[in-house]
Amino acid sequence: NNLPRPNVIFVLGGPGAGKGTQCNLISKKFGHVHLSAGDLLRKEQNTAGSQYGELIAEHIKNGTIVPVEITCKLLMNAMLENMISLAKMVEGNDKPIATGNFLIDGFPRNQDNLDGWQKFVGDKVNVQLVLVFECPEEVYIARCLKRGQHSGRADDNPESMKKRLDTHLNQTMPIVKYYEKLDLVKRIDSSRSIKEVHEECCTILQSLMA
Ligand code: UP5
Ligand code: MG
Repeated sequence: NNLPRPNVIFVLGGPGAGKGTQCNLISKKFGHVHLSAGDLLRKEQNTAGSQYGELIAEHIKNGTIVPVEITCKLLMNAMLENMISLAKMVEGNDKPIATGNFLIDGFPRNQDNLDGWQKFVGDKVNVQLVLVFECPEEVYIARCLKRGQHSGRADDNPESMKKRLDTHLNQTMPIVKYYEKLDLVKRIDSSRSIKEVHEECCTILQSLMA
């Protein structure tokens, strides 16, 4: 078939870097579909009868990475659902079907994620860019602990925070390096204000879409 492949932008960065915040703003401005791997996992964890609930809860509390079979399936289902609803909008219409632009937030986070993505998705989509939001460690900690006062998230506490930072440094940064070799990475200092970070994102996306 000769339908255009969906475009994917991966969004990475330490815990509390602002991935979700910035993806929401990008999605409002540019129309990308925002899929947060972490949100999809938390939703699955809370789905009655899910066989993965306990496993996911354990990984999230420990800041370790859920096996890629689970995460990739959730991401692929979410992409498919969005593509079906897009296709439905143009049903009975000869116009080419827009297959969509996706922001995938918080994935791939380790080598297992990357290998699984290549195996299950690979060339079916076009990875356009990897946005990486970066802050000093104390900013990550301050933001997550502050959010922890009301978020109810099982991992916004000092103990889990240490583990999330460790995983980010030792497992996710090598993935960033991998994409850097492919010249796909844009690093953004996200310790600035939400607005300043968003403006830099806009400049990057505008030149990508030009
Ligand atoms: N905030 C945001 N931007 C700000 C700014 N510029 N200035 C001041 N404050 C700012 O923001 C975090 C907080 O900071 C908010 O209170 C916000 O208002 C404020 P947010 O936009 O939520 O940042 P984000 O980077 O999305 O932080 P999050 O905590 O979601 O990042 P994590 O990467 O830790 O969490 P995620 O949900 O992606 O993953 C959680 C866990 O799920 C992982 O640790 C892992 O165990 C598991 N997981 C997998 O196993 N596999 C996956 O593929 C994905 C997740
Ligand atoms: Mg998030």
